[in-house]
Amino acid sequence: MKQSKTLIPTMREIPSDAEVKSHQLLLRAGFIRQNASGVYSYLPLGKKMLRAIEDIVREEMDDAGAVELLMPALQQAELWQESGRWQTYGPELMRLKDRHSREFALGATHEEVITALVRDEVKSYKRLPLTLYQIQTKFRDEKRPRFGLLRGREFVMKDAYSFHASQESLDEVYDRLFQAYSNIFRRCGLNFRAVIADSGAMGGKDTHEFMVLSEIGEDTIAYSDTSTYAANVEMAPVVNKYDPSTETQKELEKVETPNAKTIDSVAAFLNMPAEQCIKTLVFKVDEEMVVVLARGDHEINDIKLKNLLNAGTVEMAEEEEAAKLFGASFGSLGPIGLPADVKIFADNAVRSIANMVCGANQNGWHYVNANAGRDFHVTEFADLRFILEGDPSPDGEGMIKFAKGIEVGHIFKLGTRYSEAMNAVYLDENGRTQPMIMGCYGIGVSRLVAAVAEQFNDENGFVWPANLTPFDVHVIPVNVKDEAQVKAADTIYEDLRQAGMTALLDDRPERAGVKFTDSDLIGLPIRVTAGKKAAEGIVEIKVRKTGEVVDVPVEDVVRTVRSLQAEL
Ligand code: 9G3
Repeated sequence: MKQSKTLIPTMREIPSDAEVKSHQLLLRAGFIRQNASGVYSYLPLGKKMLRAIEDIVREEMDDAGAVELLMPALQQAELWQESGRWQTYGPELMRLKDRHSREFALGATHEEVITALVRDEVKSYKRLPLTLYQIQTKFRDEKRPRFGLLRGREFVMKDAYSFHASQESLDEVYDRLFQAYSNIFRRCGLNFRAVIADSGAMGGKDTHEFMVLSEIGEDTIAYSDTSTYAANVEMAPVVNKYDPSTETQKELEKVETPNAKTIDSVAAFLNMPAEQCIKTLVFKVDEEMVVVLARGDHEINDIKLKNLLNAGTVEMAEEEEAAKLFGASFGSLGPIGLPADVKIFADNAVRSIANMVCGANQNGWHYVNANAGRDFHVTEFADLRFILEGDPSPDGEGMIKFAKGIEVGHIFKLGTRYSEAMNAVYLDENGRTQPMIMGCYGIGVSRLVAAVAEQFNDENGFVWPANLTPFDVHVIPVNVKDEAQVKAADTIYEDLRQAGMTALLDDRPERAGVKFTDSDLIGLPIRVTAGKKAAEGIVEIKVRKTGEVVDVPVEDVVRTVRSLQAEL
């Protein structure tokens, strides 16, 4: 491609509203331009990156036995009414009416569409398993689009759906796609972890998120410092291994604690460690008020509480609601003397605390020497707290550390959540009607462009890896008025094309400084410069990543580029 004939509008200044490096560089190097908040155009270089990533995804999905199709972005409301999701999704699901006032959703995901398609076309167990995928634009009206392509309102996703006659068959395809995902992210050169993730609102048990480690990631991963264990911090179980207290139980005593409302102020006032004070929290679990106890230095994980109680909704109670139950405000609440019908759950850590400090349900008063069982009843002890750095890894190997991550993939075992709701059934080998068992598997393709951009750059711009770049080589005649330089560049451009490589030719009538600054910004892995020595048939080859420079005769360029690529 000749730069005088394409569109690569580079910028010198850093756009003020771009907060992260990848977003700044994708704008400055002319890869993308914003149309509206969270809505982007992919300019020629951006489109080439998108296609390069799609090609990797397609190759691995096809190798894993998935078959590509393409579904519509316009989805009839009736399908979402069948699955019950028309009502459950709010403003994030973009909706519109057609000219006949029929309602549609702009596709945020395609469980409904694919289930309806397979329901109508597949009837026998002989046709299963079937794994279908697409690479297609999705629409989600995010409240806060940010970081450029990392969180957009219109984005490119690869979404796959698998249909099975047995759990074993689903497990097999899930594991094969798990491997395909690992191949994809490794080929993108990304430092990623497959983390155990909470299945959230999606049905099914098993689910894994694929996280690229990055300090700008929005998710927190809890991972072991010596094994491959990694989990979403909301999901990571905490090993129930606490040293029981050796203290003998002392006499319960009520003490005045004026103005001490937080764990730290109560602990300081009573000269007790925070680990010996307990927090008494009140949650509304499906409208029922429930008390949850945690050790002073721990935080209750509401997702674990929700899963333990198999609840629909779990939220912190308001202070005045709690006051009605306790007769005191937050900071003075405790488990002693509550009505017998109030359920009291406690995190496992609480079980091994003797003579603990807790609120006395009287403003400005606390109890010391409180002991579970003697002074108050615990309905159930469970793993209810967030895991912390330093906790033992749940797989028994090593210690937990935290890292921020960018979610680039998410795979789910859905079970029959959609096939039952939409009557996607098949006849099994005994002629009985059964609901299909499903899995679904997503990759954020446009998000991957940003994740790769985030990983491969330096102070001068992008530094694309050899296997993931808009073009293999940047060919630059320094002075387009110099016949020898132009001739050398054109010859090299053609030689590279003949050799099956892609090249970007900077044939613009710009000063050398502008050309080299733009070339560093665009970040192609190898640059061939035809400068003063072109008159002697010599050009300079430079490796973007290392800065390594070598002068070679024009006829040696293709061979030299190949050997340099092999080292990248
Ligand atoms: C919606 C909107 C946003 C959504 C969804 C639906 C996330 C929704 C979860 C999934 C699950 C998998 C197939 C590919 C892999 C992920 N955000 N999810 O269902 F209507 Cl507005 O998308 N779907």
